[in-house]
Amino acid sequence: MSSILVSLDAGVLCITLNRPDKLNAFNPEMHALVRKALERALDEQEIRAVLLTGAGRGFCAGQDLSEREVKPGAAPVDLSVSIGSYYNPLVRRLRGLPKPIVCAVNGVAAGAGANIALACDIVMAARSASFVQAFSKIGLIPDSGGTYVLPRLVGTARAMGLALLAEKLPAEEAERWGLVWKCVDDASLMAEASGLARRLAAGPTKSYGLIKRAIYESAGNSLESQLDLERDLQREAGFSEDYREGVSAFLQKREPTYKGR
Ligand code: LHQ
Repeated sequence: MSSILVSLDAGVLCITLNRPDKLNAFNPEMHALVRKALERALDEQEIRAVLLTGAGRGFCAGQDLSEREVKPGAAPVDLSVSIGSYYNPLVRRLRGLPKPIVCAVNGVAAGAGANIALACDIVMAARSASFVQAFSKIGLIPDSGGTYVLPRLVGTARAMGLALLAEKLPAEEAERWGLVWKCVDDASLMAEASGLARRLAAGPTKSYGLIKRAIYESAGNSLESQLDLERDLQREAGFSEDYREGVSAFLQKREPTYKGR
């Protein structure tokens, strides 16, 4: 059984984490396959949005801990190697992909699994799903961008509580806190998330990619540099075919047909 499932439909590349008996915890094979799928999403023009979800009752339980036991007397493992080789490149790929990524959090998202979900552009969660910064329970710190996105999304007080206490945050509360875009009934999660991904796949892809850059880069920018960035990115957007189509469609009072360029 492959540790991920990949399918392409209506411009949406759907990636399903597929180790359900381990709540889709990451091992090196899963990292390699997700990397390959995201490279494909980058390279193929036909792919205009990505949908990430998990098989079974969990979304992703982070690192597969059965590979991480340090036996008594054994030398300590340098975890920076795993972070540097697998988790950081994954978060960079998700954030850097110039196409929108919808994450359908179908169940518990724990440890790096929670922060990989939060690295996606639009996060939809099933009502029964939850988010847990499980790291401190095993003596670690949040990684995969957790210490960056959490305070920015929910403020320092809540970020600190989530990281120190490692309690499950139910999806409805995650929505109220502004951690995720939307919480929906379990039965409608996949229909709603894939509907959203399809809608994005039919949109002006170039502008979506530039929007991602502008929003994500804003976190480290002053207003001055953000205004300059907006000017430069708008210049690029204004050169796109989809911009021409968008304005023509508006003036002709019809729906635009975007090609993603
Ligand atoms: C698992 C896991 C798992 C293996 C559930 N591994 N089997 C980066 C770089 C380098 C090193 C370290 O880490 C990192 C980043 C990280 O992600 S660190 C954080 C790693 N993740 C965790 O600490 C979460 C561990 N899991 C849990 O706390 C619970 O399983 C959660 C809260 C996710 C779900 O709880 P339950 O719904 O009660 O399910 P369960 O605990 O019964 O799990 C179901 C099965 O999945 C079970 O196997 P079994 O054979 O007993 O049915 C678990 O052992 C397995 N599983 N997470 N990370």
